[in-house]
Amino acid sequence: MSTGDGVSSNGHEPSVHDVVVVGAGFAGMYTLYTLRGLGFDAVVVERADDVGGTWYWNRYPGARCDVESMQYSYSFDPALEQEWEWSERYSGQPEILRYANHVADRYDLRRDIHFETTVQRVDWDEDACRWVLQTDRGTYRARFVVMATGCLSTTNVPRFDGAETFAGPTFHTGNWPHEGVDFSGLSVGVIGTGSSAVQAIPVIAAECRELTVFQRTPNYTVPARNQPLDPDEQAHWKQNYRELRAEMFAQRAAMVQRLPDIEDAAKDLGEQEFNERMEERWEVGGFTFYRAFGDVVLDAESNERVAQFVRDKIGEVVDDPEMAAKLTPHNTIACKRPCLDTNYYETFNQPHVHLVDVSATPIERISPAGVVVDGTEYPVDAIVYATGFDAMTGTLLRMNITGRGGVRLADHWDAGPRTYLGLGVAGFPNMFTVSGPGSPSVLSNMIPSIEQHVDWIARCLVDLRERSTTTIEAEPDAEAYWVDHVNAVADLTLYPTCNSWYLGANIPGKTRVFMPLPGFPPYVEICEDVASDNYRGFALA
Ligand code: NA7
Repeated sequence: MSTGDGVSSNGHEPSVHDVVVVGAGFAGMYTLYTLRGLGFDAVVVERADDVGGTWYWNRYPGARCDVESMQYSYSFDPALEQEWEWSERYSGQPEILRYANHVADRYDLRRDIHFETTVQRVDWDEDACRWVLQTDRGTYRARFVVMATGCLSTTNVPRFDGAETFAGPTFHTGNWPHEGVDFSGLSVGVIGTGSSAVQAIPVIAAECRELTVFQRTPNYTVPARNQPLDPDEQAHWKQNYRELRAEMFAQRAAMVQRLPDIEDAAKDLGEQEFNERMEERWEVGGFTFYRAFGDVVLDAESNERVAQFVRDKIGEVVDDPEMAAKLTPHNTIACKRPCLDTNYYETFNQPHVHLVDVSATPIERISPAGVVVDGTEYPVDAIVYATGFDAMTGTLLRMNITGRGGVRLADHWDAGPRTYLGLGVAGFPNMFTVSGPGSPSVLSNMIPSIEQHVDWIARCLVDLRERSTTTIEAEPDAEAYWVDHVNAVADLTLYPTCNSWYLGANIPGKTRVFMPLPGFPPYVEICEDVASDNYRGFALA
């Protein structure tokens, strides 16, 4: 494939390629590996100084994947599958980062990754039919861009009055110091009780002198039951990886559970049968708990029954009834990202762990000595912001992308993200998003979802090359149809009933639109069908 031309506006020679990939997490690495293998000149730009994406940044205490290790891994190379040894049922962040580094070394990826390079602008050059990426390290031009920028890669730090006056150190879980943090002897404040906090709180509590958790919305969490990975189980997966991968890809979240998914309705079961099924899954741990019935996120009555089971568990686990009441959620279960934990509720039985409910009276301000709520100052030596991310769109919008006719992506997405298949955007030719809004992404096991997207993009680029086609662009009608489709599917579920980051509801001012698409297998089928039908819904020129 021919490469580009031209000189950047600052007079320096631009770096010219077939494809520029933004991000060197699991998506960017696999994109580079695949496109390189197909003979494309691809480079990756990455703002960090090494690979790993999410697992590079999220180094907070207790950071761990909620998808089981044997399934949270690449499937593209059987030799890689066989040689890598996982040590726990769910891998911790350091182990996943080691895996990412192993992949980078094994396939010699780093030679085409430009680290510590932050994209500042991305403009479509209409005359040259190329993208121009301005970075803090110079200009890149490429026929195609692949946005492998992750779904949870722009941190959300709420603006609290006085935050800058705080005398001690502050940390965000998604931007944790590489050298680690020693909390021993300190009084620590944690703001937030989402997945990150649920993992971090028990570990920080074990280290610090006092822990005060500021909770806006109590969260449901189910025991993960992490443990060393049974060598026989690992061997079983390795011997049967092809069949087991196929089984994973046939599941709606692209992962198989320890117990079979059961599709009946929670509300229809007798008391004893319901409790036995729930108890078994509570003991087994993990997301299998939510797959005990087919309608947990579909039917309000069934959902309430499952939610009440967890509420009762909180009451059993937490000694102090007042504390238990504060920790008990009353919203729909699993409509926010479900959490898995190791001793989360138990942690609140420890005398040095305190919980401040900030639902009715929000955090008023941060003082030099602590966090002020309703006129009371809670003294802390360090603050951990476990306050989440500007999910799915935050990173894309911060890159200042302009498409055809100088239209800004921010304007095109003013009323929420608009994509076709979560892969392309009308008016933004030759730009692909990996696990973008409108695809299963965060509702699925991310690595299979990433592989499926990258494989689709690679096939597309090969097809375009063979046909000497210069541009591919989502048609506005197809995009509009897809946005409606995603909304219609989401509206069949209970997902839109909570203030979740799936909806953008965690970011003040962000348009409330359900961003991911539930259901991996039907989605994959649609993508295949579109590609086979001459990229139906895309204009090829
Ligand atoms: P989440 O799930 O977005 O959780 C953020 C938490 O921070 C959540 O409890 C929020 O409460 C809380 N929060 C946010 N802003 C505030 C303010 N202003 N005051 C008090 N509390 C606040 O992010 P995580 O990092 O835990 O998880 C993100 C994903 O990372 C996770 O799903 C995994 O895939 C990995 P709220 O519930 O909005 O009331």
